[in-house]
Amino acid sequence: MLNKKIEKALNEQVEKEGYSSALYLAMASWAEVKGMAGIASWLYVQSDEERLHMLKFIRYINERGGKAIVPALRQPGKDQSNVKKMFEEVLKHEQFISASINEIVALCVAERDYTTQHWIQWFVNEQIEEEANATKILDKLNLIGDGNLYLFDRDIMSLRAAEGADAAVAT
Ligand code: OFO
Repeated sequence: MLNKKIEKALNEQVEKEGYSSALYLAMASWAEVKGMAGIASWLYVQSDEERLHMLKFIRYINERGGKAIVPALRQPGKDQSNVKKMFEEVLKHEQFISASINEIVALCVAERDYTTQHWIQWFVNEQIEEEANATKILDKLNLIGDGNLYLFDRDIMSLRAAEGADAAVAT
């Protein structure tokens, strides 16, 4: 059975994962309207993954005798100004999420909830990957500089395929 402090922290994380999904959905939609179909696809997939993360938290809270709270949708901020700034925001957001997951791990230790500490390890590993993926994309954008985004937009989905291959090697 979850204690109330852990339940509250997990429910706060439900909201953060839901917001991540909405944030990437808004970015995907922006990229799509700008004609960048590859970047939009990458972000749509990312948004779906975040929804799955939210779902994982909801199911776990309920499974452990807590009560998951489905949060209200918070509208992501203004439109993006350019692709590089957008991916800088992705990286910053993932670093924020990593810090939030780490806080939950620390709380689990303080509250001696070793079951949740063990369960949330999946997210600790996932965050390593999420930050690495955003960093890889930013490295590529830095290489392009102010150059043409056409090839990057065409190739970004192959990065997603490479991520899958990397994850398979790592597991
Ligand atoms: Fe849920 O990993 Fe990104 O935010």
